[in-house]
Amino acid sequence: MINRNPCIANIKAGYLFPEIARRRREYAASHPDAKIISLGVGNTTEPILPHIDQGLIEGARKLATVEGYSGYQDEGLLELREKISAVFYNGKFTADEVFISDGAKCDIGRIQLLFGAGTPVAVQDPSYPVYVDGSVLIGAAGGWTGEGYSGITYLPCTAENSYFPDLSKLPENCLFYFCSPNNPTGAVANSEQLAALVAAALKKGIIIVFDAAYAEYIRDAALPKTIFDIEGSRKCAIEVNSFSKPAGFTGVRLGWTVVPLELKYAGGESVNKDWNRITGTIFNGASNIAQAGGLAALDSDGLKEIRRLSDFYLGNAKLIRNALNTLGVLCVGGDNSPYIWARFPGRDSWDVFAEILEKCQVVTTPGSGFGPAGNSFIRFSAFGHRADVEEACSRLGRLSF
Ligand code: PL4
Repeated sequence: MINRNPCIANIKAGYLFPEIARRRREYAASHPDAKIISLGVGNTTEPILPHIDQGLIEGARKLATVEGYSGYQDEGLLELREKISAVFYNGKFTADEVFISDGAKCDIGRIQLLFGAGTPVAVQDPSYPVYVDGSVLIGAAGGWTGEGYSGITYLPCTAENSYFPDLSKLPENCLFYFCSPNNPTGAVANSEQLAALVAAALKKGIIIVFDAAYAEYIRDAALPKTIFDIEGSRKCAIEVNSFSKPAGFTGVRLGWTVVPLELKYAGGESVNKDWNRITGTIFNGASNIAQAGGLAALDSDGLKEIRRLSDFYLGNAKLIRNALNTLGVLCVGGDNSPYIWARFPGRDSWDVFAEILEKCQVVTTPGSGFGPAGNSFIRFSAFGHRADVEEACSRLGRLSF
């Protein structure tokens, strides 16, 4: 018999979202009449809008014709890579710098193959769990200490620092995962903050993995949607992004990663060239049907649908935020992001999660699942049908804090 990968042994049992699903199932089993509403996992609920759907249909139909058939498209359709550069980056990247993926999470999981186990990792605390779990799996972080993983630098993002980390605490030569609009806090970094981040990265030899999965939820025109709006970022940042939340592609699976040609390792080698090699080796490209849908999403009708869909979820976010405010619960987010981050001082997140489930039959996400600084917080997701969100908001009135 061969030994188990010790990195797997290091990982904490139970990934956050399946653990929430387990607790929901357990509650449902003991309360068979309960109509449970989920404001937990950030999973889209609304149908794909007609123009984008038509793109998917046509993509599938083309595959049934001799002229339209296509097979492997390893780095992604050239037309889609060019379109992504044009729509999101004012055309400042060549197609060679844009890699089509089967979703942001999948590339986040693969990205550390570039750097290996020896590269220290820093994260915003709280943050999307895949950043730390992926680091543990590659061996860049050690075991669970009860507070977090050893070897990871957690930079608290709290009300005290307006949910933006103290950059002076960033270790030299590390990989830093940064998410804006942030999951779970909903905070969006402004241009000055991102300029400070890029300056710190350039000074300390850091590579930023910028997760912009929720960029299309930004409504404040002054807030940057991409790290590449910031001068100098091409030398220190990789950006991952996704069609999941703007276009409802959580089940379709399509995303992209931008790796600028200027990005270099300490030895001067090209990160872009290595990413091309890695994706060419362990990834065979996103579905051609999904990419046809992605192209439709980025033409003028598709962009209008993206706006309509994200407006809808932002409408849900407003309802949730208002309901919490009425209860006197302090919360942030929900204005430029689909997440509301609510504070329950002195309480354990999982206890609040259980109380909301018990009294309101509403599933949420406990803040501690996103990192030590998330304890005493609950994340409410705005992804839901309107009637369910309204019902959940009315049930929240059963709580008293
Ligand atoms: C549950 C900051 C959700 N099973 O769909 P993708 O792979 O293009 O994007 C995933 C993703 C990437 N980056 C950020 C995200 O928040 C997400 C999705 N996060 C959530 O509730 O936090 C879905 C989580 C899913 C998962 O584990 O990703």
